[in-house]
Amino acid sequence: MSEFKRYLVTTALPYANGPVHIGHLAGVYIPADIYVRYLRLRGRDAVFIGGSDEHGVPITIKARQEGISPQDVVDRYHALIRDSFERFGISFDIYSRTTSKIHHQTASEFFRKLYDDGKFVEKETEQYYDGEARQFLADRYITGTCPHCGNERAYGDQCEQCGTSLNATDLINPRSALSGSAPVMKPTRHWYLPLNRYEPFLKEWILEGHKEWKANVYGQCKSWLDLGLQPRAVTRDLDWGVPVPVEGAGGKVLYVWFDAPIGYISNTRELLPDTWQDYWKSEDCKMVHFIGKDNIVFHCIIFPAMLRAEGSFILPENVPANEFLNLENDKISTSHNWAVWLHEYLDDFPDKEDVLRYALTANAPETKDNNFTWKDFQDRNNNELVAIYGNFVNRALVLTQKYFGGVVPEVAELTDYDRETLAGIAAIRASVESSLENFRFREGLKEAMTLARLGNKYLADTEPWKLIKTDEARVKTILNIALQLAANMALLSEPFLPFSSARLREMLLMPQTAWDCIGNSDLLAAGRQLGEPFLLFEKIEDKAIETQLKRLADTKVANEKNSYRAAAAKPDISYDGFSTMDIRVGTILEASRVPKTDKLMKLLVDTGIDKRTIVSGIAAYFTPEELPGKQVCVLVNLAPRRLKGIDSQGMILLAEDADGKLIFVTPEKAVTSGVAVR
Ligand code: B3M
Ligand code: ZN
Repeated sequence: MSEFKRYLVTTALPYANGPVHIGHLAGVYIPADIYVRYLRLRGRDAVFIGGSDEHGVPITIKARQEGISPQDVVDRYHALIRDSFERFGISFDIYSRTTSKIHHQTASEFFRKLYDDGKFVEKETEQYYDGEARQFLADRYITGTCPHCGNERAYGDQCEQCGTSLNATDLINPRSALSGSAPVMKPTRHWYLPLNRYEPFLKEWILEGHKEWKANVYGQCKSWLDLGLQPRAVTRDLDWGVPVPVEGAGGKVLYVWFDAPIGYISNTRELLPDTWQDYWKSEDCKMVHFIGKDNIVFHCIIFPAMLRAEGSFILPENVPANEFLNLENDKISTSHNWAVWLHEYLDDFPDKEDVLRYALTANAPETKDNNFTWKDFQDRNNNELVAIYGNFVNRALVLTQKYFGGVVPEVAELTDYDRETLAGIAAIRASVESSLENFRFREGLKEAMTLARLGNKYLADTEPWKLIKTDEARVKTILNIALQLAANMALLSEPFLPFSSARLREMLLMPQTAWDCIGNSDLLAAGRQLGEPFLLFEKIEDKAIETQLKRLADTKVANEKNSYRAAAAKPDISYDGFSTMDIRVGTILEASRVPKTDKLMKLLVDTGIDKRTIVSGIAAYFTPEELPGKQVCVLVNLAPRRLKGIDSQGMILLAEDADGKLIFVTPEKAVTSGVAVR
């Protein structure tokens, strides 16, 4: 029996700057909902917390793009996200938001306590400043090339491609997301959480105390801790967020990743004003954070360090983060509209919430990135939900309707096979419980489906439709058992497929029943009237899938056009501004891949001035063998940078073709190395 009296289950707070998509569902919200539904069915005290993350730079960027206020942006998307979760059956106890008053109060109090307890380090540092927009740039306002994997669209705080947490100064060729110009460094004061002081504690708590965490989570934490932790700024020069509650800190707000996890606390306070501390401050409460892999460092390292520093809160017992879901073999991208949006799915596939829950659970990226295809979605529905689960239930109910007027028949006598079949239910339940207690939801769903397979096999083996002419008593027993299997399936499937579970109970005229009754062979008493049978699942026709694939194809074409369309022209510069750049034609002499990165290439380039090493994010597009001899344009007076331990002196100029492939900018004919480009 668990030593925990209650459960606190949180889910990553989605940024309220766009709708939720299938990647969010598969990564975070469906597994969390399965887990909480299961806990509730077992009679455990579980609180399920959700909400929108409404601060942070992506929201202010979206507001700028649309010429509206950040509040307008979050009001729109908070409502859309909240409503689509509700329609999809994500059964939060509360879905709140971080612009709420109680959140601002909670986050301010939390910061202030650490400040008063001297837990922060105050530092003046140089920060990127956009001279044109006349404001300091938060990390998310700075984009550039990730020094670890060469991702050209990395942000100043994190590279979403390889998950590495970054400082803006790590970025190659940083640009301001506000004006597109190259930012300059200016002094500013901020408060830092000295994560390094919590390193011994975190090493003990995670590496010794939580060896049971999923390998992908434990591994990322270990590599973080092995690398050593640095102090991390918890405030920003921004006007959108929770104001820093310190005299003289005007114009500064809490860093979004400081305030957002505190949103779990404030949303719980909002839900349970009098008893929220029975969860957040009681050791007999099991806290589980459901997140995607790009949030592991914030939920396993930074937020626990914050909670430890504050001193009165519990820490998460588990953080079963999932990996990423791709769509038709491409990375899901909000900005490129490459996604299946939840609200659009619900409009396009009415009453098919469980089909998507099923497909996304069966294919969940639990241990590695996985891929969603509309073909697989159709196959899962037609070949599994319709052909196995739906078919079994339909036969049991229709045959009972046909032979016995829809009344649960009496059991005459049980054969060994009958007993063996009924005994199989308890074994399946035990296996599903073990999977769900250990956050293996794919496995749990597969196990639950074996009950429907068992039912199908039982009917195929006993063939009541043949016996009805000769042995009615036997047919009554067979259909009674088939109906008990169906009733057990309604309960066992509820965490995964709540909508069809409710519909099946409706057909069986069966009330909500405790999980612990699963395995009973008398869930439906003989003589009980059943409801009218109807199809639990319908076939999905090719036409519906073709419509979705056409929509994605149109998106791809639109993206190609967009990538062709010149990016918005940057503000004018003077000739003098241009002439400060020294661009030469260079010749690549040698090329080799940078170890442990999949995008970086180390080049030896003859610039006509000298022969120098330059690191370039082109390894995904060229092989080392094909590069020597190529003539390229080189910005030779770019300040040197150290990338993955290599001093890179200069930058190779590159362009992106319609497929997003990087290509060189080269002279139309061979010239001597060192020829100036002007
Ligand atoms: N708002 C969403 C993300 O990184 C981020 C999660 C916050 S959870 C406290 O996908
Ligand atoms: Zn990266």
